[in-house]
Amino acid sequence: MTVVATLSKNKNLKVLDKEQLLKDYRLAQVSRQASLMGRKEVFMGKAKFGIFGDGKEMAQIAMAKHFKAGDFRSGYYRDQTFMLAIGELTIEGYFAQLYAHTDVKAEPASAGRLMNGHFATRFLHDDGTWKELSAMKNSSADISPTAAQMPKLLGLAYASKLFRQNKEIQHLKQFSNHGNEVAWGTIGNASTSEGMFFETINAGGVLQVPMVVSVWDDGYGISVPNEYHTTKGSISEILRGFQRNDDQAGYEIFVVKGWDIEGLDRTYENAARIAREEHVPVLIHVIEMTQPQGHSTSGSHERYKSKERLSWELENDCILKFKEYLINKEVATEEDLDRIEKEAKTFVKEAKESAWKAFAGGIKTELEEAVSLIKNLPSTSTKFVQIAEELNKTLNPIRKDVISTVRRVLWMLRSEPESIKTELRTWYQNQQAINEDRYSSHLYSQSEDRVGNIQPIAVEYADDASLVDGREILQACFDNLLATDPRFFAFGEDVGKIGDVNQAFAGLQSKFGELRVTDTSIRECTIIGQGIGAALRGLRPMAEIQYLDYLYYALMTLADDLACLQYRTKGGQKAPLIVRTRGHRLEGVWHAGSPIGMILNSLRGMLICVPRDMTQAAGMYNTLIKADEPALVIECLNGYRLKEKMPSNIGEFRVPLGKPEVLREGNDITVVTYGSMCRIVMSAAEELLQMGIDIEVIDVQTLLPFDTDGMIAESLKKTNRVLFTDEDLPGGASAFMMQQVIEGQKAFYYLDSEPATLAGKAHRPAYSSDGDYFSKPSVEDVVEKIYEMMSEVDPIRFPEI
Ligand SMILES: Cc1ncc(C[n+]2csc(CCOP(=O)(O)OP(=O)(O)O)c2C)c(N)n1
Ligand SMILES: [Mg+2]
Repeated sequence: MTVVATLSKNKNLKVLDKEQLLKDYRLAQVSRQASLMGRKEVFMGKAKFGIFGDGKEMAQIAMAKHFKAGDFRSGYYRDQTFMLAIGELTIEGYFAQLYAHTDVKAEPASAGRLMNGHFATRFLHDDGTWKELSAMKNSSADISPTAAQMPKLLGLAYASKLFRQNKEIQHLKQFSNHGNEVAWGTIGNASTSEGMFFETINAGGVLQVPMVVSVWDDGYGISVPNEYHTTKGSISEILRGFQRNDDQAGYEIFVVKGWDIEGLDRTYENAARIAREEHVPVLIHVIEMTQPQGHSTSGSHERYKSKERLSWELENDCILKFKEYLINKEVATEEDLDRIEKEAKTFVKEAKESAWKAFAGGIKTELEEAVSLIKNLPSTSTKFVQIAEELNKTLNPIRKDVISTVRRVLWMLRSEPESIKTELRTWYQNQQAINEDRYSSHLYSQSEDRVGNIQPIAVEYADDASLVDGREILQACFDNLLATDPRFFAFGEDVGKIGDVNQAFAGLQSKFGELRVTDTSIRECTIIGQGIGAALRGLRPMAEIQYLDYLYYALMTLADDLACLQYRTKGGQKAPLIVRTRGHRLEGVWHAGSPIGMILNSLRGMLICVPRDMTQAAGMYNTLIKADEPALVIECLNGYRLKEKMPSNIGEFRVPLGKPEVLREGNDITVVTYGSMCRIVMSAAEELLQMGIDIEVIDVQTLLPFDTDGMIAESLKKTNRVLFTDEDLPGGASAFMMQQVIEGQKAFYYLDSEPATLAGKAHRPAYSSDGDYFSKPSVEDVVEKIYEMMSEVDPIRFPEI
């Protein structure tokens, strides 16, 4: 082996393999050429947008050397060199993503759903079951919001801690080898200003998890220089207080230059060892990086960088510095390296052309089929030939060009006899089915373990079933989950020692240990990230958000990362996290929220469960633990001390999701509701009966999925009238339910009265019981609303109150 001698930090002589150095140079050049050509593809109109990893190559090559099978990455759009280096990205795949190739084999990260530079490996087989993650190099699926990759990084690292310390899960070899895996994070310098970054860094230090966070510092965030982003202009400088010392745990912090080949090698070697062996988090601030082509294809950096800065970037380009290094160390001559560069150029060009051919070829076939069908329409009109020829001439056609033309031709054929259009229409319908799979599949799990496949089991009671507080039902349920599923663990603010603020986990930490029932700090966003990361690694976390109102802190992570995970990877990844929270009736501007519309609008892709009591909640948890989908369960805040009968099969019974329950049968009007409002509506029903009005009350139980069998419409066939009521704002979840039933279930045709909603006031509820009474629907409000509807129908029988 030919070697280059260098001095390592600990003064031992370290050798760098010459062959390896040349391979690294080739890889750096390949990645750089991909960036340069990628930008051109966008400017030629072959791709819509491009963002590239040029200027960050050498640090990523150093990082990749220490990334082992079983490790995980959570990073951002600059990491192409790293992905190439670990062998989880090909140049064809890189260009396939740039073009938005919808074939998962060509573009395994997202099947064309994610912008270029958004990396992911496939954790799942095509049937949605887990692969052998401990034998693979894994990248969680990137997301665009800066720093939003951080919360989940914490969870990916936290799982290693659990796998190392919790003996009961060490048999899960598919997911971990005794917790020896490191989670590697990357983030841009400007993005470290985000709250998510600081929250994650703090939590990682508290938890002492094996994560290595690299900050790629190129001095800018788009056009804005570091002095606007970071106090003292340096993230490592201001994080100094996190540095561990002999007495206190913390971080190991390194600073290294993005072009310093030996420095990078040493730093990543040390970082990997510290994180992997000691389970100590590490921060690497990689300074003096560059952006040879500026931020993205959206503009030129000459607009905001000075001439001096631009020439500094040219001189300090990490690949140029690497070249100089190799020449100085006599690893290669300039000619050798120029030849490698040339070869890299040819290699990338060929791969790019092959990716384009594969991408454009598929569309071309579709275009040709459409052109032929339109041209040969058995119509006397010549305009179709013309339209077909126009379509055929499209430069760099996309699918939209083809489908839009076909649809318009079908419009034109509307009055023609059926025989003329059948073939074209059939072709169009087949294409739309294929396009449905290409662009709209996998919002929810499509595996055997999807929630709709979980067999329900009815709740059972002994004759002498005891009446207990609602919280005790949950406690018995959680006790069973902890005892029967070692993958299950629960964590959140006050969940551990006191067993949550309402004591559903009371006593369970002392029974099952701190790793299973765990207290966390007040950090909703990273509580969710901790759960996502652990769920991505095959565990079954239950993350608790103490009160529903505080979900706002975690909303972005839930919406941008968790809810769209299956969708954005086209079924390549899943994180079946159960998020538990409590909401509805209490008093106060920040303790009474029921912002369900906000949740429904943000969290498509998750299951949204709104149980009316703790028995239903327990039955939902029992269902969810069997399924492989992420869910939010909102328990009723005022229900923990209400009495419920203890089921005899508390560990077994399963409430089906998407199946409403008729709580009371009646003939005059159907009232559709959920959560704490069920009790209010049931009380109103008693009052209304005194007035001669007999209402049917339906608890939807889950808002996503919503009444999958159309049961509510069946009720409307009988009553012909409907009221949707909840505690959300007007036009919130009540409007959602109305749309689902009136439009979705076509219930409009069964109505004899206007469909109505009754929601809370538009403002937040004022404090105290009176604040609640005047802000949210009360028994009196429900009675009067329904009475008014009946009075309109029969004013003689129901005179105005
Ligand atoms: C939350 C959020 N805000 C704004 C943006 C738009 N944006 C994309 S990249 C970027 C700059 C990021 O700079 P930095 O973190 O230094 O990474 P770099 O691109 O320089 O590698 C901005 C503002 C975004 N994607 N997400
Ligand atoms: Mg930057």
